[in-house]
Amino acid sequence: VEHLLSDEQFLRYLVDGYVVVEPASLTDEFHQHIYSQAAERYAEAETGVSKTPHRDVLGDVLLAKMPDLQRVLDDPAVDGALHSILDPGYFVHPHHFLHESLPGDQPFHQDGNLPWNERGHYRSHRPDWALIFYYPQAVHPDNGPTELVAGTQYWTTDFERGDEWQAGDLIDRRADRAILSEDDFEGRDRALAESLNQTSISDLDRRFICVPAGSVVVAHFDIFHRGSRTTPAADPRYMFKFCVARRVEPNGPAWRHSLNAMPDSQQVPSEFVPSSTRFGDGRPGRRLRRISAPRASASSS
Ligand SMILES: O=C(O)CCC(=O)C(=O)O
Repeated sequence: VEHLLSDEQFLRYLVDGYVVVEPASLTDEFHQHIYSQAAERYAEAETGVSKTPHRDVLGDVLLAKMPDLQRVLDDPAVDGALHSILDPGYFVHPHHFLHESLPGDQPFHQDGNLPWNERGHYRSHRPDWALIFYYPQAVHPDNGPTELVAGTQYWTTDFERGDEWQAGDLIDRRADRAILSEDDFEGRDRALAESLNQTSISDLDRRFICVPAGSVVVAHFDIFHRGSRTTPAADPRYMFKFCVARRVEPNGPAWRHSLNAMPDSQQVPSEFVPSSTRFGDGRPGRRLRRISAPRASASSS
C-alpha cells in the first residue's frame, strides 16, 4: 500500500491524537462538486419535507445518498492513513454527519461514545476508533475551523446520571454555555479557557485546524474538540464527519515502520511527550488524570 504513515507520523498520531492528510487522487473540481452537494443538502434540510432532517438529510448513510463521497475514503492517502492506524479491513460506520459551521462557538467536548450520543461501550485509549473530518473548502480563521486539544484522546469523563447517562461529554458540564453564542468575545474566550483550566492541567495545546480545500483530518475518536464560530461575511464551511473502526487485533506495525527510525521508548524526544502527561512545571510525567476529578466545591449534578 502506498501512502502508509511513517513512524514519525504514527507517533504524532499517538501523541497529538490526529494527522492531517491531503488526498492524493482528488481535484479542486471534485471538492467544489462536493461543496455544492453539501449546500444542496442544507437547503433541503431547511426547506424539504423531512421532519427529522438531522437524520434523513444531514446524517447517516451519506455515502449511499452521495455516492461520490466514497472517493474521499477510497483515496490512497486517506486509505493509507486509516490502514496505518486501524489495520487493513477497518470499517466505516454508517453514522455520518454533515456539519456546517455556526454563528456561535461550541464548547469543547468528546463525541458520545456511540453515534447520536448513545452509550454502549467504554472509551479505549487504544487507537481502535477514529473520526474522519473532510473539509471540501479551505478552512481559515474566519469560517469556523474545528479546534482540537492535542493529546486529550486518552481522557475520559464520568457520564452517569442516576439511572441514565449524560448526552455527550462536555469538558466542563457545569460551565454556562450561553456566553459562547454571544458577541462578548472576551467573555467567550475566558469561558473556553476556564473550561480547560478546571482540569488543572496547565499547558494544554489548543489547535485550530486551518487547512486547504479537500483536506482530511484523521483523529482518535475520543479527542476533545469543538466547532468554532464562523463570521457573518464568510461562506458556509462544511465538514463531513465519518466514524471508522478497526476490525482485527493488531499483530505488528501496519504503518511504514523502520526499526531505525522508531525511538526507544526510554528515549522519547521531549516533543513527543504529550502535554497532558506533563506536570504543571513542565517536567515529563506519567500521571493521567480523570478530568472530572471532584473539585472542592463540586456539586453532584
Ligand atoms: O463543525 C465542527 O467543526 C465540529 C462539530 C462538532 O464537533 C460537533 O457538532 O460535534
